[in-house]
Amino acid sequence: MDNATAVRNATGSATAVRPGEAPAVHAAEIEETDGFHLVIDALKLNGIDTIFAVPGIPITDLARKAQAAGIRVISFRHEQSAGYAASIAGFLTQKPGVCLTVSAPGFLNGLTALANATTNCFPMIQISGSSEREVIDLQQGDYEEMDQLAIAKPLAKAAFRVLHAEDIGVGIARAIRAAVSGRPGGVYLDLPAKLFPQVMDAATGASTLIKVVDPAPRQIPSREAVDRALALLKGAKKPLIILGKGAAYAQEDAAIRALVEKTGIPYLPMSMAKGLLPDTHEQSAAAARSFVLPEADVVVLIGARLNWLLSHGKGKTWGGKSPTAWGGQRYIQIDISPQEADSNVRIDAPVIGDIGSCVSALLAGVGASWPKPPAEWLGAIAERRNRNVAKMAETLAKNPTPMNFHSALNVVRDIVKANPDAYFVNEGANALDFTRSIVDMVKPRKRLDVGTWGVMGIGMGFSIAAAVVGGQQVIAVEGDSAFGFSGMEVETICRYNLPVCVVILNNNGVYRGNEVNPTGGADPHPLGFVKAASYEKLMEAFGGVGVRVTTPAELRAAMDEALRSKRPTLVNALIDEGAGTESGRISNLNPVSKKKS
Ligand code: OXT
Ligand code: ADP
Ligand code: MG
Repeated sequence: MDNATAVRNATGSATAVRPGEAPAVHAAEIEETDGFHLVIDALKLNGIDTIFAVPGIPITDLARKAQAAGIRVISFRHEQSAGYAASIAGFLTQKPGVCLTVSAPGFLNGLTALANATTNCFPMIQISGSSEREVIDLQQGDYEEMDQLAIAKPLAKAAFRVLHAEDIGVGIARAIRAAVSGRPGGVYLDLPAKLFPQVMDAATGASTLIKVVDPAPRQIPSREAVDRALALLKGAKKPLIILGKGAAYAQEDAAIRALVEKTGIPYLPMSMAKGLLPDTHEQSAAAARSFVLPEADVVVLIGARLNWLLSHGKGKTWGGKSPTAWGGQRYIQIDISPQEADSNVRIDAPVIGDIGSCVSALLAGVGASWPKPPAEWLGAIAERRNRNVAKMAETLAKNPTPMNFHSALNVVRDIVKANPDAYFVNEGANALDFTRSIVDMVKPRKRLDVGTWGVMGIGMGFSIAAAVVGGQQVIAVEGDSAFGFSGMEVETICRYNLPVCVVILNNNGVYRGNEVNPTGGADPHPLGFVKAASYEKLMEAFGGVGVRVTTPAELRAAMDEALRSKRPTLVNALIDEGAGTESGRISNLNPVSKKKS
């Protein structure tokens, strides 16, 4: 439209205006915007290009218009999966992953994922439509009535509500900052139905939007903290570095690797930090875990909390004389949260700041003359590691009938090794724990799993997000129970034609499938499922490829083909139903009654 400006009226039709010519202004022809468009514009302005959603009242049109405006809207079958997808997208990209839910039940379905994001320090924003404030507050029984803000607050890092269209820019800016600054977490943003159709003139609306500057500011550690840590580390005889998923999140891979290699200190990756340095690295102590933890004298925690996954720094795992006794280790803890130090045991040298700044500051103090750890310490670890690796190799070489976790995972291990760029999603109990130690990761942020809560149900949401934001093949190794929590999302995988290969290690139940109802009654045992269930047909139902396998050779052929074709594939690997143990490797956390029946 030459020399002319389009003026959009409230119905969306445009009329041409010549320069110097005043438009015939009817009220209806002033360029207008509304709550829907302001939300979308605010997200786009801040680089949010994907939304994970389940549409419905009152956010149906928001999803529709977001897609029309060029945002990728991935529409799920259940909000929990959409939420998990958003949270892991946040972990992978350092941008808050956005999950869009409807009021009350949809909001609650998504809330588990929001709480999980907060617990795991993943940046995420759950945007939920909600019902009329006035009706909710008087408890008059509105459609899907619920005081969502109050319910979300204790489970989120922050929670906000926007009532007026002119506050949308601020609301989204606050949500973004809260999600990614400091320790990342889940943020709830409540948008009542009445907000969306609120109209204001477009120029004023645009002026209310905020492009967030420096959303996750660097936090530089103090000189004293760095010197204190270096002094402690220098005196160590048996130093150990533990890398957690905070280290993976930070995307400071080169600096972390340089610190590990320049100091020569052995390191232990927590589950989602596997691959930060390749698992095959000679300084990896992963295969000597139960040896290094109690033996180490100075432990450097980088983006890892001393929570249950590290036995709270106490007890037998750490060489403590009783289950609650401290093992005597001294700790350096690098973390962005100043409150993390001393949460379980004394931290002698907290280094508070972002991992990039902290690791770089330590590196600057590690000169060429830095003493390598004593040879006896490195030798003892190598010996233990080699012994465990050899034992594992022996087990993996076996080919029992029926196939078991090890013979199946031996195949997965080879395929992951040959496809290092593939994302690797993993959940279950035995299906998780065996996989973690058998399948090596060689690249950072590729292994995505149940995290801090050990939560089942992340599988398909994580897979979808990894394929969407990572643009790579995904392999998901799932326990049959774990898969059931989000299995319907295979339709989503097929609908978006994502390169996801789901492998179910199917042992007919939770932990194993061979327990029977002790009463002899008709009801099945609470841990057992339908025997040899045909999960592959679920994928076939939506146009994907389903394969049922009973041998490692068949599993290999099916996975090879899945990765070659990049088609959505579900491989139902039937394994020995008696192979699993109670709760996998965490049986110690499972109280068991001593009383007979
Ligand atoms: O040093 P040692 O000798 O000890 O050996 C260690 C390493 O040195 C060695 N290793 C190696 N050896 C050789 N080579 C290599 N490369 C190597 N690497 C390591 O191996 C061992 C083990 O090493 P690891 O793993 O590092 O060490 P360890 O001691 O295991 O570490 C401790 C932990 C705590 C860090 C680790 O165990 C861990 O990360 N655990 C996470 C456990 C977890 O989160 N589990 C999930 C929850 S279980 C339960 O809650 C389940 N539920 C309930 C439920 C849940 N969770 N959620 C919801 C929403 N509802 C309900 C349910 C329903 S699981 C579950 C379903 C289960 O059934 P499925 O069918 O899905 O699964 P199956 O069990 O397969 O049937
Ligand atoms: P893991 O389960 O792998 O041990 P956790 O989730 O327990 O890891 O710990 C992650 C830690 O990393 C949290 O304490 C969090 O505050 C911290 N963290 C996250 N991002 C950063 C960052 N950019 N810089 C410093 N610390 C971070
Ligand atoms: Mg199982």
